[in-house]
Amino acid sequence: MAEASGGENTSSPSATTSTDSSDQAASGDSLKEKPTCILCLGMAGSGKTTFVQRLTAHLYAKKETPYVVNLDPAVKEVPYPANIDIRDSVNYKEVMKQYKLGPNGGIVTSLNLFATRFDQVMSFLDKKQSNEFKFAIFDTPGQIEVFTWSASGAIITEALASSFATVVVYIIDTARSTNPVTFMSNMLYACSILYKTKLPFVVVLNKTDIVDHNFAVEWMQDFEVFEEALSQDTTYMSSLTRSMSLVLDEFYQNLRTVGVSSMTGAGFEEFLKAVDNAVVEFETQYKPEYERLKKEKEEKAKKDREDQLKKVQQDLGKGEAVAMETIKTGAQAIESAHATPFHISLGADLDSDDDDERGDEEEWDEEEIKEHESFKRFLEKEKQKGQHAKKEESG
Ligand SMILES: Nc1nc2c(ncn2[C@@H]2O[C@H](COP(=O)(O)OP(=O)(O)O)[C@@H](O)[C@H]2O)c(=O)[nH]1
Ligand SMILES: [Mg+2]
Repeated sequence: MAEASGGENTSSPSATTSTDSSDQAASGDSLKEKPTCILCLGMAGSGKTTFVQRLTAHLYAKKETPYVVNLDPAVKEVPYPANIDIRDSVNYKEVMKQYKLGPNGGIVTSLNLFATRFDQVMSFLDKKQSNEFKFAIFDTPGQIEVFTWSASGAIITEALASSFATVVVYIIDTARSTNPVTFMSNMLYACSILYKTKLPFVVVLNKTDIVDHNFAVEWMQDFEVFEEALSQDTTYMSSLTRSMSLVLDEFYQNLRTVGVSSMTGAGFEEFLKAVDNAVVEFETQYKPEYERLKKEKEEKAKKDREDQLKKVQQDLGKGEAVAMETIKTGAQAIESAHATPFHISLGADLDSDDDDERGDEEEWDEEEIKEHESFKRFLEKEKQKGQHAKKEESG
């Protein structure tokens, strides 16, 4: 994986860090010296790539050169100067051929392959100072689910948030959200991403050059206005939407929304202000929580390691038991490698990499642990079945 040279010889802007009082509210001072990561998500065609292009141009004009990363393996042309381009590392067409996949599978697998090497991107970013690059901008694949509902998307997001102030930007095609039901679906998706990533969020209502975004802001602020817009629609879908929008009320309360046009560049200063606010939120709310969870997981991992070590030592005491351990069945071999369903479905090649990377600090979230537990139980059952069959054979 290589960095484009473009980013290296750019002039560093003089003063980029804002000095308002909100800065003092930030807890982690170390974060201040690192770039802020802006993760651009949104439905296909919402304008992510165009948005990244405009934002990059806007920042260049302000002499705040951003660090730009393209994570879309299938894009034909990248209309901005990318410091890191996934296409330089993974050939999506070749992945399709080699793994015998269609376009969607090809994109997902390419991103998975790239995620196994994401530590290199992290090390490039780690070397950057915020006076050199205040922002690192990430463009994501066209189809949103490739990133939001894949293991690699989660790995990339968590890796970034563990070292940098990270803000999720959810881009909406305002022109195509004038239908209340469509708007609602889009907001539900945004809501699901917010709760999944738990990161500070900015909703960007894009394409304001086509339709003014105020209708959407009004819908979020005033339920009655939204209800009135819905009243024209009497289908089952609309009654579902009505109840859903009541649920979303709380989500709207704390939402930062900005109207922009990636075509004309309108609204981008406002957007940057929203990002500054989101960074304060990251440092005061998310960072301490992340740190707490990280510590908890580290302690648990340490305890697990100690338990395992004890177990191994006990096994060592019983000579015969050790001999049996060496003849592992396939299932046991997988179990001992701490496999998750994710590892298995990716095949042997990726397994080895992932094990290396996870290595000592196994940062599993609760869901993964639960999955792992039930998978272990499954393996245990299989093992018993096997033993049972063997006994019957010999007996
Ligand atoms: N009028 C208008 N069109 C836009 C705007 N942003 C993006 N587009 C268009 O929307 C289409 C999809 O944009 P693209 O950036 O490729 O979307 P992506 O799939 O989310 O990356 C393209 O034809 C863009 O020219 C905007 O602010 N205004
Ligand atoms: Mg795109």
